[in-house]
Amino acid sequence: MLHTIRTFPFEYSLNKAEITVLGIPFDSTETGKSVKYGSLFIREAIKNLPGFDLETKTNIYEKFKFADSGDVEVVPGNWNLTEKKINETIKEIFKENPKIFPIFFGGEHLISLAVINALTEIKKEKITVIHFDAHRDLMPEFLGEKFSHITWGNHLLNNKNIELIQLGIRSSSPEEEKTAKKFKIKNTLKNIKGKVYVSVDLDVFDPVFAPEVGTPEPFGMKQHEFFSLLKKVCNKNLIGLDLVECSSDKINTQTALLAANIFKKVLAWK
Ligand SMILES: [Mn+2]
Repeated sequence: MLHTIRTFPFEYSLNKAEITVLGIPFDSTETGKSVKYGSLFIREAIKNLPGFDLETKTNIYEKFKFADSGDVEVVPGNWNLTEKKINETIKEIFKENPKIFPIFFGGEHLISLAVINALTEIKKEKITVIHFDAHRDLMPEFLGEKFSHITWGNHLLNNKNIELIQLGIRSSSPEEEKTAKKFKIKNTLKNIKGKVYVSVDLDVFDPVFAPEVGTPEPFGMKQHEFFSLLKKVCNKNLIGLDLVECSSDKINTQTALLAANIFKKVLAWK
C-alpha cells in the first residue's frame, strides 16, 4: 500500500489501529464535474477540524487509534482493473486487522459497488446498506456502459447479502422506480437488523450546503435533517462508511468541509 499523506495528529500501524481511511480516486464514468480529487480535499478538510466534538464532549483522536491506508492505485478508464484493485486492497487491510473500521473517500459512486461487495465477502453476513443520495443510481446501463456512477446500485442488487435502503432520493426514472419496487427498497431507518454500512453521495444535500458535487440536484436535504438520520445508525452495528462524489478543487471548500464533519460526527457518535 502506498502511504501518501499524513491526515491524523497521531498515526498507528494498521494492525494496532481501530479506524482506517482509504481514498479511491476513480472518476472515469463521471458525467458532471470531476470528483477525482475528492479523497485529497476531504483529507485536507479533516486536517482543518479540531478532534474535539462539543456535543458529545469527546475527542475522536483520543477515542480512536487511526491509520491512513493511502489511496488505491486506480486505473483511469478501466473499471474492471480498478474494481479488482479495490477488492484486493480491502481484503489486504482486513487480513492485517480483522476488527478495523474502514472509511472510504471517493471518487465517484461506482467505487461503492466494489467496496460493499468486498465487505460482504469479508464479513460473510448480511449487510444493510444505507444509501444517501439525490439519485436512485439504479439504471441497468447508461449510454451503453454497464458500470457507471448511475448504475452501481442496480448491480449491487445482484449481491444477495445486502439489503438496500435509499434516503434523500429526488431524481429517478420510471425504469428505476420499477426496480426499486421489485426489490422492495425501503426509504426508512425503521426495523434495521444486523450490520450496517453507510454510503453518502454528497449530492444528497441541497446544493446550498454542498455545491461541489459531480451532479448537483436542487431541493435536497438540509444539514440537520441529514445528521439526525445519520446519528440513528452510528452504533456498534455500523461496519463502514463511504463519502463520495465530492468535486472540490480547492483547499477547504464547503463540500469537503461538510464531508469532513460527517467523518468526525460518525466517530464521535459511534
Ligand atoms: Mn447522486
